Amino acid sequence: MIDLDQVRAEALDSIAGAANLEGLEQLRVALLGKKGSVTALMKSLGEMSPDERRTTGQQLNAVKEAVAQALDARKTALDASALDERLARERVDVTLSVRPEMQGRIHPISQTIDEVVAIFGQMGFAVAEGPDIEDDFHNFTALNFPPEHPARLMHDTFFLPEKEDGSRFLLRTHTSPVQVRTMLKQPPPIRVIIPGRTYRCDSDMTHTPMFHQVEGLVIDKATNMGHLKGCLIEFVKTYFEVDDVPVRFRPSFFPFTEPSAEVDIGCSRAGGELKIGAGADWLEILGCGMVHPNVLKNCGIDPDEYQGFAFGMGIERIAMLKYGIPDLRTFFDSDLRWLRHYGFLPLDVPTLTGGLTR
Ligand code: 2NM
Repeated sequence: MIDLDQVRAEALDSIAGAANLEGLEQLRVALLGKKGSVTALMKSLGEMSPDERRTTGQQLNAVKEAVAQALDARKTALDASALDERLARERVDVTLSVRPEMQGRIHPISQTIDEVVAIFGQMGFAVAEGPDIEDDFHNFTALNFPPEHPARLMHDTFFLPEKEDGSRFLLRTHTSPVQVRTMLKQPPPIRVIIPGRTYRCDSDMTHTPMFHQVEGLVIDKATNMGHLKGCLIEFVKTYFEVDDVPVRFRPSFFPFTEPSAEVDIGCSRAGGELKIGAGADWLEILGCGMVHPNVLKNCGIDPDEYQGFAFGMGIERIAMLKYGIPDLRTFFDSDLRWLRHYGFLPLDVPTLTGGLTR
């Protein structure tokens, strides 16, 4: 006759001693599994007399029940301590400074483009992109450049080798061809900005053969010069982070806009240090105008129904002004010391709510 009290006591002891979930599962199989010891005892009931079977059966059921309960309780306890241990192991101290070892830097060109995109994005502009390699139609003809315009000359534009039909692809000299593509592709109203690389045959102290522009385009039924002024003044104030900045619209000429203007902002150069937003001097920062009716027509938009404004600015120029970078050509030297000095941390993402620059 087996001592069931001893069976129960030994089972409960070993369950209480299970150190982890795997050990506990092995115990469960060894006790209650198909070939487990308690299961074997249950099977032995079949060889007993009816009386013996009744009493032993009851006792054995109680043992089985107690073992099952003990297994459950131990599992709950081990689950809880496993969770505690994991929480302790994965603990993050959010008050620590973020990755102080971070080495990479965002180039000032990328950072400035992100800032400009954040500002115009808030005003409801979408970002459009297009190819660096363009054709004569999108880069010049659609934009109302006359056939004899000097910008079309070999001298100013990078042309690719002649094709069979005698025409040549070129490297876009401004991002305006993307405005043309946008107008041809989507019906008004249109509100887009286009940041990107542009190319001109020019290389000296103040010119690099590749540089960056952001251009903008707004087309709607009643878009007017007041909208143009309000939009650009808002941009200038937000970009340079000044509440009040003198802005001057000076008449100018571009083939694709009429009227056209160049925008100057007030600054001071007292003591050799440039300060935006106050002082007696003016600084040119962008060009703009009302889109020429010929351009609208060339792009499939009826100038009697729609009108709009466009603007363009040099990214290097506005980056140099804001961040005090004195030499244009250093942007493209890939000098790591320069990048460590003027570059931005990857987590300094410009947003209007979180701060354009920190
Ligand atoms: C500028 C200045 C003035 C301009 C015009 C257009 C288009 F496609 F709508 F005709 N795109 N960009 C524009 C106008 C660009 O850059 C200094």
